Amino acid sequence: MSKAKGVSDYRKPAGGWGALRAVADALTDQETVVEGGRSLLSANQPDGFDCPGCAWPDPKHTASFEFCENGAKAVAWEATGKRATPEVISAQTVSTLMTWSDHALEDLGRLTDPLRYDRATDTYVRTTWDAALARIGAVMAALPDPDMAEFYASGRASNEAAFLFQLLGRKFGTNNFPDCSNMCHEPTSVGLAEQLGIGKGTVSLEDFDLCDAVFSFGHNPGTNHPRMMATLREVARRGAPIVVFNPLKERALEKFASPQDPVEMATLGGTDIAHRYYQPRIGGDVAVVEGMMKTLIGGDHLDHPFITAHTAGFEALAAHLATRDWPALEAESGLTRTQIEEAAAIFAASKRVILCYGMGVTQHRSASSAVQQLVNLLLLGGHMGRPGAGVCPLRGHSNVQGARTVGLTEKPSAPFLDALGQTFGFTPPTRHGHTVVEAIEAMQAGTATVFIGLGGNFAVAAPDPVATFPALRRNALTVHIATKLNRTHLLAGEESYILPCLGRTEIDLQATGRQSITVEDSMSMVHASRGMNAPASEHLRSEPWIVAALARAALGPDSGVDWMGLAGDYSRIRDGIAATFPDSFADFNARITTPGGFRLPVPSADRVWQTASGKADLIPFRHDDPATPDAARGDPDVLILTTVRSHDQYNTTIYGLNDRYRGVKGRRDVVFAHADDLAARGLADGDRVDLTAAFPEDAADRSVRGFTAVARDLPRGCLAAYYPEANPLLPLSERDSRSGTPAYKAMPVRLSPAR
Ligand SMILES: Nc1nc2c(c(=O)[nH]1)N[C@H]1C(S)=C(S)[C@@H](COP(=O)(O)OP(=O)(O)OC[C@H]3O[C@@H](n4cnc5c(=O)[nH]c(N)nc54)[C@H](O)[C@@H]3O)O[C@H]1N2
Ligand SMILES: Nc1nc2c(c(=O)[nH]1)N[C@H]1C(S)=C(S)[C@@H](COP(=O)(O)OP(=O)(O)OC[C@H]3O[C@@H](n4cnc5c(=O)[nH]c(N)nc54)[C@H](O)[C@@H]3O)O[C@H]1N2
Ligand SMILES: [Mo]
Repeated sequence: MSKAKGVSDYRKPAGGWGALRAVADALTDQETVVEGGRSLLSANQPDGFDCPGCAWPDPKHTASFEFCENGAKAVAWEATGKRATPEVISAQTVSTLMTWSDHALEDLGRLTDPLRYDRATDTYVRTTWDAALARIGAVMAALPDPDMAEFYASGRASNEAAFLFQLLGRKFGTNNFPDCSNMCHEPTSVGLAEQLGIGKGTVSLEDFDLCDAVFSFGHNPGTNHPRMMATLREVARRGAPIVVFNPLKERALEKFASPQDPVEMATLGGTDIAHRYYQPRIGGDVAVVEGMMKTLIGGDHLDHPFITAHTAGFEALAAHLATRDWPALEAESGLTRTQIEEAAAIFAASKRVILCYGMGVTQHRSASSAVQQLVNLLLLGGHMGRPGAGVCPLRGHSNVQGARTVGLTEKPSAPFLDALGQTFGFTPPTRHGHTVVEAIEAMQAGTATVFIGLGGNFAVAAPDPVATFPALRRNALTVHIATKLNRTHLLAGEESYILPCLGRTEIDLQATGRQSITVEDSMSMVHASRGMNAPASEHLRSEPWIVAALARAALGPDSGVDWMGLAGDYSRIRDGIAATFPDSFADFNARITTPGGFRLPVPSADRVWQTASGKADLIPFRHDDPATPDAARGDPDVLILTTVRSHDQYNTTIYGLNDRYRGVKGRRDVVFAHADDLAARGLADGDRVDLTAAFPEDAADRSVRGFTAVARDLPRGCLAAYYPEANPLLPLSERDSRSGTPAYKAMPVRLSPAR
């Protein structure tokens, strides 16, 4: 039992009655009991809207209501009865609002009107759409160089909104599309694309019915992909081993009770999920997988016909693994040779393996290379392009994958740009644009002065607020298309606007009638989504309408694109997508009428390798680019901190202060540590502590103060705290060299008694 206030041990299975109770509480708290309850029944239904929670697919979009506590919270949060009217917002200065918590800002409720920042009074005040669009258009049109604008997008935007947004940016003349992928699964897009020819997962939901084993690295589905728990529970119940690698003991991966199982609910029982639960060190995954591959090669547990026919680079990989000695692998991974060999034996005994991974793998300094090691492991066993096997990256936002598919990327390919130019009759810019961190650096340097955000909470999600906040404030113009007020909006530039938009749960009525949008899930399934709630305010506009109106305002009436025609009829936007991507989206409008939608082609899932070698490439890890910061190696005083999401948050949206499955109630200011690491510093469970960054090449003083230490079962040398509270510790420079993704999951820090 912890001495920290509000902290206890959670011993029940995850799920169960606690999850049902939490849904009721979320609906009551957001004053959405009636409407929200009705909304929930439409989530992920054939005629309903796509859940704005995670990107996990739905079982064939059948009519069974798939229960999901955190999906319910996401819906309740959007369908809330609370309203952030101009009167409510302008009653506080922006400086005062800056002192509010992230929770308090969004809990004001839905934005209702366009807002303009008034510098004289330091408040956001009501404006009209016409006035806002005219002024934004004028500032954009006057920009001397289109590359001085940054077009940020979060992953909730529909395919239609994302496609129009990239068209706006490219017609404007830039590829500056930093997006939330740059903080998330970019190492997947980079690593898998190089290795397999496409940066997407290869499995579909049906593969989970056929697999013999699931290997899970660095994701927490009980909280972040709750509908995946139903799938994992089925896998476990039919006796296929689930092997987990996670420095933290995540309760849902140990034991889960399905709220839909009357027996588990009545008996308070549950299903054991993990067959083996290994706790490697933070950043130890590469060494784990190298050790497993070394074991497989040593025991000749390889799929030789597959390796010969389908892969390139086996000799180089084997030679590299031969140089990796066990003492080093044990030290780096934090697991024993016996444990790694045991995991390798389970892998070798399985004919069809699915490997899942999340942010625990992608948010490291060498994440793109780390992702490639996971794929190497699968390739050695031939677990790619066969039923019941493959790689399953757990995507983040509900349409983050789709936005990328329809061209919202800062590194567009030449064929895509040609096709886009052909479709819309212009020559798109070819120079690659900025990632999130590069965009921050450009705003810092003053080489970018306009920021347009399609959703998200850019500055809070990014690393290093001490650098990022002033960078946003330096802008000549910031524009935020949003549903709720957040801190990024408060970082006003010379001029700033907040443009309120419809959410996914709401009816979207345009010139030609009620519209559907489309999204792509983690498994490349594209389907339609249609809101059914009345809009939160009569002044809201849809994201596609707002993007089109911005384009018309900035590019003038003779831009060659009928922007408002597109916004008036989304099927015309889909025609544009189909014309630009005929291989993936031919007959787009017809195909989304099928319930459940359609699957986009994933050539690697059919063993078609669109790589330079024409094969799936086995690529050794680059050890010049270490996963775990060196600092931890030499300096016994330095610990490695990872950051995690609580059960009551959606990224920077903080629904509440509880983290039920980690036994934390009413607070987020905790840091989990091994009791012996605390003792070694003269500290104990429940003590107040400060955390100070210890990056070897970074002289800046980065600290977060007044946290409470909580002793937990995690490896020596490892710490965990919540995102975004720990983000001040991370400099912008700490990122995966190949994808630019910040190393949010491995910050070297010192722990000391609170000052
Ligand atoms: N309810 C809810 N759903 C969400 C989100 C949300 O915030 N709330 N966010 C959405 C988004 S954008 C995303 S990207 C996904 C995120 O989904 P996850 O990837 O599950 O997100 P995290 O909470 O960052 O959890 C990472 C897990 O990795 C573990 N971990 C940390 N460091 C390491 C390491 O070095 N190695 C290994 N093996 N494990 C490690 C942590 O203990 C934790 O269990 O979820 C999406 N869905
Ligand atoms: N330390 C640390 N930092 C991290 C991470 C981590 O694991 N650790 N994870 C990273 C990851 S994976 C991600 S994806 C990023 C998330 O980065 P973002 O995607 O930028 O952040 P969110 O918190 O999801 O954005 C929330 C805001 O989106 C707006 N919003 C919500 N719904 C809608 C909608 O339908 N339309 C529009 N236009 N706006 C809407 C609301 O105004 C809300 O305040 O954070 C990253 N930062
Ligand atoms: Mo994400």
